[in-house]
Amino acid sequence: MPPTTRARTLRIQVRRHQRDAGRDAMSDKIYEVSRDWAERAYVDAAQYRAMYEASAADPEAFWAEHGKRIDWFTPYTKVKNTTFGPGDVSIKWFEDGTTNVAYNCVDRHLETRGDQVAIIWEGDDPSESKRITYRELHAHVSRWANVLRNRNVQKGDRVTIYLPMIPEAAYAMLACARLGAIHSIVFGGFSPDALAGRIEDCGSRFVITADEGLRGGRKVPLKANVDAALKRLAADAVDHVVVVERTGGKVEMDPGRDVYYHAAAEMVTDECPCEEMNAEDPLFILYTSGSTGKPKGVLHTTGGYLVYAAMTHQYVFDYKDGEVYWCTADVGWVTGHSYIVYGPLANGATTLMFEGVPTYPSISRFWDVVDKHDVNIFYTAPTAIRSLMGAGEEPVTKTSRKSLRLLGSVGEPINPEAWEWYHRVVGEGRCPIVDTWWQTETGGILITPLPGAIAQKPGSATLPFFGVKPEIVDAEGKVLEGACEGNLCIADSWPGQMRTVYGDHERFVQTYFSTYPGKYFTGDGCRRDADGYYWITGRVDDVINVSGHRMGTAEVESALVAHPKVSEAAVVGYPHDIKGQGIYAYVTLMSGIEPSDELRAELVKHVRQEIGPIATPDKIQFAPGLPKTRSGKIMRRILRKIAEDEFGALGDTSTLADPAVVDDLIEHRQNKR
Ligand code: 6R9
Repeated sequence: MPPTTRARTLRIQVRRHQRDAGRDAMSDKIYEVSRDWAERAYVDAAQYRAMYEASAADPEAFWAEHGKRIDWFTPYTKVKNTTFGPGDVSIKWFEDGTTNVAYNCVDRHLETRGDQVAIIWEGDDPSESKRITYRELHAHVSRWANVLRNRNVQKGDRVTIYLPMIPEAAYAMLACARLGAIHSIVFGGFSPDALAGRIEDCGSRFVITADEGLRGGRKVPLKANVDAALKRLAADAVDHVVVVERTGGKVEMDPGRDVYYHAAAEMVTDECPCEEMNAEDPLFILYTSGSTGKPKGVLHTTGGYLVYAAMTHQYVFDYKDGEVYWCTADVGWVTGHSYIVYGPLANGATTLMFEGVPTYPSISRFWDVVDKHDVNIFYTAPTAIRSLMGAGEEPVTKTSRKSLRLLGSVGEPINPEAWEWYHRVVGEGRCPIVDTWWQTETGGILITPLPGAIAQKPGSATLPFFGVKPEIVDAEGKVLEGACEGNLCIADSWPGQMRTVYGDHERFVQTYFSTYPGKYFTGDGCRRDADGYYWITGRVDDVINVSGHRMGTAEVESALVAHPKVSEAAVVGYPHDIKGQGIYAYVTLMSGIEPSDELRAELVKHVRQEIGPIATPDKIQFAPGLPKTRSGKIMRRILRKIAEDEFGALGDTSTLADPAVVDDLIEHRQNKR
């Protein structure tokens, strides 16, 4: 049952609940929904309660109705067919309906909004921007689809996309959807090794890339990275590489395999029919880090995903026709999939795509772009806010921002200090903040305020979206009631949920449904307060969140031990003022190898090469030994405490095989205050 959102007077007193690290204080200040917002929004508090209760009481009836928000070629007669086990896990929504995602995001808008701008593109260089109408989008996507079809891309084939933030990324995604091909986007910051692994895992025979990317004035050698990645695979693993000319930089082209998009596009028309897809046909794979081993290919399908992405985009951002909406994520992450491309375009919105970074050419860039394009809704990550906060208020206040009416946050818990700054300085106190909690696996937002309905508390994602049933469980899986803290599970399916791990359904079941049988386990810790508000406290597994990017500590560890001088490595996160979490690596060297600053730099470089710059270790501590139990398990709890410089609270170390290693670790810790 959702809690009620009682009207309360704003309390100025701020009480803090200190958590482990002391950084993520919780605040119980309340920001009420203003009268304006309650009136203008799609739903007010009473409507939220009524709709939530309806969605929980009869999901079939609720989603039968809301599934109609997209156009179906064959309407569904079945709505929900899902089981979380124990035993079999199977998730199907709208299973006998047929549709096409590109049709819904493009074609169906032509009649009513062909001349409306679909995508505003803002280049890295502020002198470059473009406005692409829905009619132009249709022509681009169709042409792209024909280029792919000419290279024999067919329904069900996997296509790897490794592009910068240019409109072609959206065209390529939608072209795949048009043909029924499954795209797998790999973030442009990943290394050739990481790219190769993702191409291989899904057996993708097609790669789409650009000559170079451009970020903050610096070039990113995307095509060269693809070449390096393909050298690591079998010679005939990939049939075609389509290259977008972005910078015009010189790249090597393999004549039998590589083609420039502009050359290929000249050979085809801009008309291409949409493939009829079943609701449960795959739409995309997106790799994400888990607590163990290699990244998982999260698989999303067609109908339920689009219904959910579009519906959350409309209600959470209260998107109204004609508004300009900007999500600053990269399409390489799920936020870019659901809330730059699919959700907004399905709703016929104007979505802004930004190629650059928040600090180039100046620290005012975000707000300059807001003013340049009259952005109404702005959605970013706490790490960006924290880094901009450091430069003070002037770079913000010297811009107008009068077009802004709603702000959003995603990717990691937002600390109340950053929330307050975002609200007061960026939003001038007039813009509600939607702190949206969700995951690659969930496809769309699950816990969030709705701006006209739910009072906000800084740092809390507040209440569940329609159809979402959160549960907090203790370590034994007992469902806790009322105000409590524990692990966050979801009790029943919602249409945007991932369907499987590509090629490994058993891993899907094991990862998400075995810890607490019969429930989807999110991997996040969570507190629920007396008002029923949810406060995400961060990951409880071995996943760390660096600047909003998910990383498995196991991935960084395996990159480190792949270095010939490293014998063993253990990686933990520690609180970092800007990134949220930093990467702290404990490294044991091969015998005879001496620790040095040069070696430290070499290891940092090595990890960047293996995974990419996002995995750069912030601290490396050389350790003669790691704290292990007698059965050989590394005691990460201890390593985390030492990385946090909280070694006074190490707890019980008596089960260690060699308690003496702890003294050395403490003595040589890298985060001394
Ligand atoms: C959308 C996205 C998912 C993990 C998730 C959680 C953290 C995301 C959050 C948040 C607190 C929020 N997370 N949003 N934590 N408040 N509003 O970020 O997907 O990259 O898969 O990361 O991010 O820990 O489990 P993904």
